Amino acid sequence: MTVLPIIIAPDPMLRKKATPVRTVDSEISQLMKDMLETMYRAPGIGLAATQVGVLKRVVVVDISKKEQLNEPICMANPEIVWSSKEEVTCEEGCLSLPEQYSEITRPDRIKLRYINENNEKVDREASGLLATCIQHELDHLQGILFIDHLSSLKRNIILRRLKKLKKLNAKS
Ligand code: K1U
Ligand code: ZN
Repeated sequence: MTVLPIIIAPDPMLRKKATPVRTVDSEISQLMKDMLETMYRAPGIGLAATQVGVLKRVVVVDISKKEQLNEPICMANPEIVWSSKEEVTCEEGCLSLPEQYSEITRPDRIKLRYINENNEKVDREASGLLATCIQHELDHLQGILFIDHLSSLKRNIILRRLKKLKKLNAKS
């Protein structure tokens, strides 16, 4: 398995829309494995293919806390088919916006449909942090970042902080 480089904002790649995969073949299943490796190494609890420069509708998520008990979810062509009216506010981070966090409000529960790593159709429900993380990752596939859910004032503060961070990292 390969750890892939993660694209950092502001990069135009993060604003592009991903296209559906035709089938989960060996190439897509290898991409899922590499994305999981990349996500665990970061570390993070989710990753969209867009973040590693692949414009395909592929997402991996694992919100389990214990290292030895991983519960990875690999999704191709994920779709949210139902969202609850009740919302939840969670602090979100993003591997493409390092060290930036904000509270974002989203539907608390979702029903989703996707193709798993074995090319099987799956219907499942998610709530709480898992639902938040999946919605965050599905946004990435549309070129949307969590900062797009904030006011332009808050968004610009984060973007300015990121620029400073990039400059500092380039110097050291
Ligand atoms: O999409 C991404 O960039 C991954 C992102 C997912 C996410 C986190 C929180 C709320 C919504 C979506 C991350 O994983 S950021 C890092 C993070 O949350 C984390 C890192 C180490 C341990 C636990 C969490
Ligand atoms: Zn993200």
